[in-house]
Amino acid sequence: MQSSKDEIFQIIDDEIIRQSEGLELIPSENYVSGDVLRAMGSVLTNKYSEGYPGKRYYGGNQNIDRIERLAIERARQLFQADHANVQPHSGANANEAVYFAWCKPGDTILAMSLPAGGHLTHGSPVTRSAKIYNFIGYGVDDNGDIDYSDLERLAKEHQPKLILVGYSAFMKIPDFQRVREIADRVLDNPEETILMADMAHVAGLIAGGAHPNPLGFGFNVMTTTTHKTLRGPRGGLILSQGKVSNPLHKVDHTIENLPTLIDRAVFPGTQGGPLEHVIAAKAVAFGEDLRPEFKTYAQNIVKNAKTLARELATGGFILQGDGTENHLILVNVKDSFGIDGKTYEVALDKVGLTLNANALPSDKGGAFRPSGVRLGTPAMTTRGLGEAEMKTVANWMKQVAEICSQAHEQQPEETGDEALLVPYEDSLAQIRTEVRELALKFPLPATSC
Ligand code: DSN
Repeated sequence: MQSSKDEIFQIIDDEIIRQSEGLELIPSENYVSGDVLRAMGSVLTNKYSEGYPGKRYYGGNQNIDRIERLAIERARQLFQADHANVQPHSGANANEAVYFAWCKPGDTILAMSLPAGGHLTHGSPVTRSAKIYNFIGYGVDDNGDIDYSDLERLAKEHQPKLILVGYSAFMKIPDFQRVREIADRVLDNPEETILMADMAHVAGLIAGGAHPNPLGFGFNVMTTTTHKTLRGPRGGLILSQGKVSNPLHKVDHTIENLPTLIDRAVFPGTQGGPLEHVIAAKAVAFGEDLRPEFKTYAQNIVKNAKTLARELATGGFILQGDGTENHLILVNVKDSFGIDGKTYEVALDKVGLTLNANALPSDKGGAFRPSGVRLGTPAMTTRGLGEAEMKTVANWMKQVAEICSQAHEQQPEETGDEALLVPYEDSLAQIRTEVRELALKFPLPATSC
């Protein structure tokens, strides 16, 4: 579609080329369908609709109500949840709304610590939530799994109002049943504490039956983003168990009323007008996620991740947790090749392989020069890459790691990533050509609506 000379559209075209000619290894990214793009780029963005279906503060919402009801119904069906709130603008907003729905200022929330693989919104001191609530962090064990004894000890000691299982760099499948049992065993008043799962990374695997659903193990609430493995537009989603009442009426603060407490915490508690064009796109994505082929997609994500992990290990990479049980791989590049994650991320970007540097548990390198990188297979799997291509990707990653390693040896005092790599531009350009050639064989599902 060519309708404007605005420079922005030239930049969008440049981004289409970048995405098409490279391979996306960031585990939290994906490619949406043409239908999802079409819903997002629709006239629904023109409409104000504060409130909920049938209970709006503006007129003219007859079509918006139909859309939001469909989004809610599809989300409930995907996750076997009593209720879905599809309005959160992001995963961070979704998490904050749940805290706000259940906790009072100063209440304790027990969550995985950021260095262990948790998320910023799970209590990092730089966030607003951390200034309101008292976050206590549990860790991971030597095998990269949740340290359940630590979790139990802390839950017993601090009697949190909310226990959160969720992460952004974790490659195991959590034992939800065990967390439920711990809560029932050590909490003095279990009816005052909710169990929350932030499944932003693996929600698509859950929807596709390739990962257990925390709501099936006595968890009260699950948050997620909609743009990662769910393959929808950027946004958030909250699933909850309990009784659904009129969100405009105040209800008692009980676990049974959680769906309504959450509705009220999203609007008017923490957000204003919902983004109905995005909610429509969420509904389209949920419709796609309900199809049988999405199950195959979810299984292929995991299959590809296991293959990629195995090939990387064979190539000399040390993997956190010895591999992966989901879509995500955490590599210790410092101990594997003597390089830092940031230099490696920059070098891989030059060849068209995009991932992110990531701190490892107990990392000495800090957030800006961490010892690891995080990668995953959801986006590559959407484009149709399979196990054969995973081997090729692992091979390129090894070549680039060796280049970085040589660069470090040649210039140990050099700290500028770009400068360090200048002598190796020809070798990197050669790999870039090979990556482009393969990437173009697997086109994006859609580049415009
Ligand atoms: N930024 C997301 C991730 O990459 O994990 C989480 O918010």
